Amino acid sequence: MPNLIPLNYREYALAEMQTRARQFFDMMKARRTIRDFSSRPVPREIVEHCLRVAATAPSGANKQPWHFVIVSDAEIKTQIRRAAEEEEREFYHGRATSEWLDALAPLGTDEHKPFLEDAPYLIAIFAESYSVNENGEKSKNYYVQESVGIATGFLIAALHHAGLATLTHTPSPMNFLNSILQRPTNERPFLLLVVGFPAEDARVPNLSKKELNEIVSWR
Ligand code: IYR
Repeated sequence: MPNLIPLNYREYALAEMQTRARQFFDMMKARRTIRDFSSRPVPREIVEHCLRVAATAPSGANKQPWHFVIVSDAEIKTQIRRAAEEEEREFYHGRATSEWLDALAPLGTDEHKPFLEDAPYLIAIFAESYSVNENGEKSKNYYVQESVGIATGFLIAALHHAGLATLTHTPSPMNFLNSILQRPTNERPFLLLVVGFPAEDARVPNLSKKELNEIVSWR
């Protein structure tokens, strides 16, 4: 039997809804992915609150199939940078198709990833393909990619809202994260979120987002 409790819903006046919707857009549209990070420290409590936001995300059957490893240890960051750069070297000088490299050209990315050591936090996000309880019994999770993607989106929005910058980094393949961070085999690395303040001289590519009429149809 489901245990149903009253919804704690707060309704706003329509005018206030308009304002809130616009203000949230104004806040979110200022977010940029950056690749030049300052090494300036970030208080742990700020990141913790943002992780609490991620943990509120909806998930398939409320299984919450995610695990976040917050890396601030310099030695571990160095190991991650070494392993990531090794994969990226192979990607940029072999694995990537020329179509893919052309698509990346406007971003100016290459195999060098100094931000993996510069930034105060690397958040390695793992997706639990299935769960394992204390007795070693396995159970299924549902819509794992969707669930972890939503939680990651919440986390990126929360970090931006708090005044921090992020980079969604996906070295591919990134199985090395399991060994370096000692995560079990039911957890798959989903992405590596680089978190911190932008460097003083941080620059970003001149990109634009699609207009609403390009991405939305009303029926
Ligand atoms: N993982 C590589 C390549 C890369 C791929 C995509 I798709 C991007 O949007 C950006 C980079 C790297 O991090 O450089």
